[in-house]
Amino acid sequence: MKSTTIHSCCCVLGLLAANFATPFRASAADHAEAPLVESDQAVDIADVYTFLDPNDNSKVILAFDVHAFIVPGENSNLGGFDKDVLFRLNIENTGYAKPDKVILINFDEQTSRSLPQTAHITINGKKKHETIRFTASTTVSSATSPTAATRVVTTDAATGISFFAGLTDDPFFFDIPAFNRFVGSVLGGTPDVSLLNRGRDTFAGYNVQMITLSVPAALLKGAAGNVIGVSATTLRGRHTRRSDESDPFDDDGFVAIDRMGVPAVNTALIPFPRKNEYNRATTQQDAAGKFAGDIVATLTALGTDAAHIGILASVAVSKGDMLRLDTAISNSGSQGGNNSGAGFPNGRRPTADVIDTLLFLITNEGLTTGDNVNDNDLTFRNTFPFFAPSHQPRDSGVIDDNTRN
Ligand SMILES: [Ca+2]
Ligand SMILES: [Ca+2]
Ligand SMILES: [Ca+2]
Repeated sequence: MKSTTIHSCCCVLGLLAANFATPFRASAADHAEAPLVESDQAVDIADVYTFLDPNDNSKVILAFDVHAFIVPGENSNLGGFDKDVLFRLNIENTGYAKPDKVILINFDEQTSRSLPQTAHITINGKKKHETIRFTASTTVSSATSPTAATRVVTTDAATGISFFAGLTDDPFFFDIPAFNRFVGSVLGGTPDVSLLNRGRDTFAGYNVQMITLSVPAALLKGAAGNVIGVSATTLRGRHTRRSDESDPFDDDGFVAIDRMGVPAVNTALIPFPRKNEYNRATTQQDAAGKFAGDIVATLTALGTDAAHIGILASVAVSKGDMLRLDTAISNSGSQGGNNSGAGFPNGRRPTADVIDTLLFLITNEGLTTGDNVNDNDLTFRNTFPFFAPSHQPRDSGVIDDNTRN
């Protein structure tokens, strides 16, 4: 997606000065983007990924993570999944915004810091007989070992679906302070693109709670053929009861707290007063235009032209805020795949520099250098679950420059 065209510095600054005439502050992909999730990290979705397994293109990797910024010294205390949260992947396969299948995941209560939790995975299709159920164990992380725990992957023999849940390195990479300092310089009338030269990854050195599945594409595809849409939602009981005497899930239903499809939509494009509302809305409401006016207004204020608003709207509005993956486009290479023409916004692979791509589009292809953070701080795995092992406490004498604030 990124152009290699080199614009003169003067031209870039002029364009950016126009683009950032109103405040625009990026905070992350979806980390802590709204009031209701910033203090409820167990449900705060940070990122969503969808890509073909580069080792077997008949499998789709579905991944999302919550609870960002876990420091290695708290891997044990902060590594457990909240038993009161319902985690959901929404799959669309008919070409419309409405999900056609959901993958539900919930976890039994943690009984020991050193024992795994049991995850319950349920895949609901439109017909009851299509329901798939299996259980799996989480990967337990250590807050003392210098070596990350061996990943625990469970494969359901009946369907070939594999599951992983546990701490990994946070796969998102972006220099938040540099970007916001740069925006501040633009707003102050003295644009200074050199502020983006810092190149420090705000997410480096931190772990996140990751849930990853490998699912045969045939189980996900529908009337839309090879293209599927994917987003994630976290839900809590509408009225959670904390008594040991009852099941907090028993009778109250669930309400969505966070959701995410395309990175940075709520973070960057939805006005602050509507961010909670956005998280609780459906992809059908996206497609019906519930937030289209807000998104167009934000982009227009940023100086994005009609053509590029159209490109961005086609990704996040027209058929709802979902990643869309064409399973007929082959994916190959290391770290979850890196062949050209197969990545974001066709799904999203771990190595995708999505902030640079979005900045490129928002600035009408003017900002070609992005934030100068071009890679994750750790190398991604070449096999499932692809995300890098958790960061661990350093041994004595190791200089730690990973937490790069
Ligand atoms: Ca979030
Ligand atoms: Ca990272
Ligand atoms: Ca970047």
